[in-house]
Order: sequence, then structure tokens, then C-alpha cells
Amino acid sequence: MSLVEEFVKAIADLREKDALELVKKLIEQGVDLSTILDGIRKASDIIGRRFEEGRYFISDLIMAGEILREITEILRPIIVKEKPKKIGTVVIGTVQGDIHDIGKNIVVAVLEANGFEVIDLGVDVPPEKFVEAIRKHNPQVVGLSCLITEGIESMKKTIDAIKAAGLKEKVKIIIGGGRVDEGACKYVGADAWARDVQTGLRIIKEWVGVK
Ligand code: B12
Repeated sequence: MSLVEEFVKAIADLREKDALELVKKLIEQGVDLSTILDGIRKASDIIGRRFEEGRYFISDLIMAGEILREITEILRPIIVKEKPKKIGTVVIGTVQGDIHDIGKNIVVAVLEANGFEVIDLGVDVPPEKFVEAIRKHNPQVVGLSCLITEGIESMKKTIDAIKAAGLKEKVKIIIGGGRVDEGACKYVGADAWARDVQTGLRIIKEWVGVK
């Protein structure tokens, strides 16, 4: 089994100590961030499946959340190496009804590391908060995160509120997280969607005119 596979298994089996040691080893060995993030995604999917099958309970999801949060903290220094020149502003948040934030926090760190000023509105963010933040911070891009099915409806309500406030022409909107796809993107009226941070970063950079 490769070190990455061991890492995926340790997270999926909720072996906290092993998972944290393995992520440190992966960093030491120079394994790139996208490979590590891909491993985290695979492990999350296994955990999610075990939860759906009734093999894991809510307490296990909480444990998984804690392990993933600690891993993100260990990864932070390799994401944020130095302060780059500012290339744009992004308002981001997890939509109303959804409290998942580990993936969003990774997106925030990666955007900041690439020169974006990020206004992070947190979790369970109502549509009017997004509208208020767009008026206040004048971003080029708005990012909506959602991991649960109900979140799709919240994304639609958020984008409808942005349109109703007459602000849609001023911003590009990207949706992200495990539940999004092309269909969801069309349904909610977003400009783009991404299920991983690298794709999201590429799209957002294109929007602000940076390669
Ligand atoms: C950990 C976890 C939790 C933790 C979250 C802790 C936290 N602070 O976030 C806790 C215990 C709180 C939790 C609660 C619940 N959870 Co939960 N949870 C998970 C789990 C196992 C991992 C999520 C995670 O952090 N993954 C790791 C990160 C790094 O990945 P990510 O979030 O996908 O982010 C990446 C990309 O998606 C992308 N991205 C994310 N956001 C954005 C935004 C933009 C703009 C862009 C560009 C990209 C982007 O970039 C990130 C990095 O690459 C998932 C399983 C899964 N497959 O996702 C279930 C899962 C999301 N949870 C689920 C459920 C059902 C729940 C609960 C309803 C359980 C319950 N009965 O109470 C509650 C929901 C509460 C609520 N109202 O939100 C379901 C959702 C199913 C569905 N279809 O709706 C899942 C899929 C598990 C499953 N298969 O059943 N959960």
C-alpha cells in the first residue's frame, strides 16, 4: 500500500494519530498538495458511504470532522507560503442550512495564498448576508459552498437574492462542494461550479484575468 493509500485508510478508519502522522510524512516527502487533497476527498467519500450504510454514526462524522480540521491546520503552512500581490476580492460562505466548512476553509486558504482578499462569511449564511457583503466589499467573485442536498435550494435562493438586489451583473458566481454539478449550476443560476479547489482556483483566476 502506498503512503497516500495508508493516509486515506487512516482517515476513513478514523485513526486520528495515524492520519496526522501520515499527513506530516506526505509533506516531508514532498507529495504535492493536490494529491493530498485528493486523498482527503477519497477518505471523505468512504466515511460518507459508511454513514449512509449505517456503519458510522453521527459521532463518527463529528470525529471525522475533527480529524479533517486538524489535517487542514497541518496543511495550512504549505498552502500559505508568503503574502502575494493582491489580484482580486472574493466573498465566500457556506449557504444557509449547511454547517460544513472544512472544504470551504481550504478554498479560503488557497485563494489567499494566490493573492485574493477573501471575505469569509462563515457557515449557515442567509442570502441577505451575501447581498450585504457584495455591497460592502465590491468583490469580482462570490463563492458558495454546500455539502448537503438541501443546500442546493439555499444556493438558488442566494443567487435569486443577488439578482433581485441588482448585483448579479457585478459579480461572477461559483458554487462548490460535494453536491454540485452541471445540473445544479444551471438550476441555481451560477456561472460555474467546481468540486475541488484546484478547478475553482483556475476558474476564478480566469475571471479576474490572471493565468
Ligand atoms: C465531516 C462531515 C461532517 C461534519 C462537518 C464538520 C465541519 N466543520 O465541516 C459534521 C459532523 C458537523 C457533519 C454534519 C452533518 N452531515 Co456531514 N459530512 C462530513 C463528511 C464525512 C466530510 C466533509 C468534509 O469535510 N470533507 C473534506 C473537505 C476537504 O471536502 P469538501 O468539503 O468536499 O471540500 C472540497 C471541495 O468540495 C471544494 N469546495 C468546497 N466548497 C467549495 C466552495 C467553492 C466556491 C469551491 C470553488 C470549491 C469548494 O474544495 C474543497 C477542497 O478540495 C461528509 C462526506 C463527504 N463525502 O463529503 C459528510 C456529509 C456531507 N454529511 C452529510 C450529512 C447527512 C450530515 C448531517 C445532516 C448529519 C446529521 N444527521 O445531522 C449533518 C448536517 C448538518 C448541517 N445542517 O449542515 C451527508 C450529506 C448527504 C446529502 N446528500 O445531503 C454527507 C455527504 C455524508 C453522507 N454520504 O451521508 N458532517
